[in-house]
Amino acid sequence: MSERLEDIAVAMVANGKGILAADESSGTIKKRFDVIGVESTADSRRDYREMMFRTKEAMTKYISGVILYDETIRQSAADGTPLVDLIKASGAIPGIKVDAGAKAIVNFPGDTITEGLDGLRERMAEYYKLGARFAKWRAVIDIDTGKNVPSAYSLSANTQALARYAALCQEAGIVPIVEPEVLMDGAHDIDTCYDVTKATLVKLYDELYAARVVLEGTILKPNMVISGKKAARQASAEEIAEKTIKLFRETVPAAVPGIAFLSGGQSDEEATANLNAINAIGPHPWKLTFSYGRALQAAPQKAWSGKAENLAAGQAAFTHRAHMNHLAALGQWKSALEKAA
Ligand code: 5MM
Repeated sequence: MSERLEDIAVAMVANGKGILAADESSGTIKKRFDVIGVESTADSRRDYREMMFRTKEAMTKYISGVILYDETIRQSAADGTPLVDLIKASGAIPGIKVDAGAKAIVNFPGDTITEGLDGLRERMAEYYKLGARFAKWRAVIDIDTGKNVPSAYSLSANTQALARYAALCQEAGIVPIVEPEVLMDGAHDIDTCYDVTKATLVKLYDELYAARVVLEGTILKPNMVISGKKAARQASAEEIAEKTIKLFRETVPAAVPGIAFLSGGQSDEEATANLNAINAIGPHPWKLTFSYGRALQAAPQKAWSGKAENLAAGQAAFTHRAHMNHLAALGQWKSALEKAA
């Protein structure tokens, strides 16, 4: 495979393929395992991820890349094969989460800043040797309009960190996924999400230009423009699609090869239906696909539930969700396919 940043980025958003976000840090994967009653140990985390990476149909036909956590990129399957090699053997690209998480910003209650820039140049070089060809950094932007959250200071600090991270990635021959996640946790309406996401993306591309990041060698991982989870009125898939595309046309340069959405707490089917609606109103200047964590993994996690005898059920559930999102990335998904399955 070509090692050019531009070619890697294009491969990450290849037609009908998307990214599996399997980069839960130890704390997050423990929370997910608690729900299915599985103890989180290095071996159980390995077994679970190995199950997904060995799912042939999903990995070869629908998944372009996998975002790994530091522990996982160093782990081997039960038979000793490095997990990175399993991913590569399926034709997918290994990636790595390099941020160190979001921490409270002093003097700005409710705002967070994502940390992890210290020593990043050296860590990038190591991750490259371990096989990573793309990376991910997530900034977390909450909305609480009554409390002036997010502040302009938070947007500025977070987007500058994303740009510094992106430049370091490219120096190391690694494609940066830039992920500014505007959370959907509040009671805000879809237009507030639009405004906050717009302010975030305008600032983000300012900073990426200022840092001389080559946009052709980047992927954007944003939230959709969507109603807050607790909002009284929940926008339809068509409204989400229309407002998301309007916003991206205003803010995301056409030089960016692809946009791979996070699911952010949407249900599996909502995340698929909304991606499908977005692709149904094309053509668009960029590929629009998925980089889902929860919306790809909730079903396989439940089906597997930590039992070796459920391996095939877990893989079937993963294949189904990956297939549905593959169709959505092409604008060809129909809800009847969910029911049929
Ligand atoms: C897989 O979850 C990632 C976050 O893990 P930590 O919070 O433990 O660091 C997360 O960054 C994920 O890649 C994206 O938010 C997309 O995941 P969702 O579940 O929103 O699709």
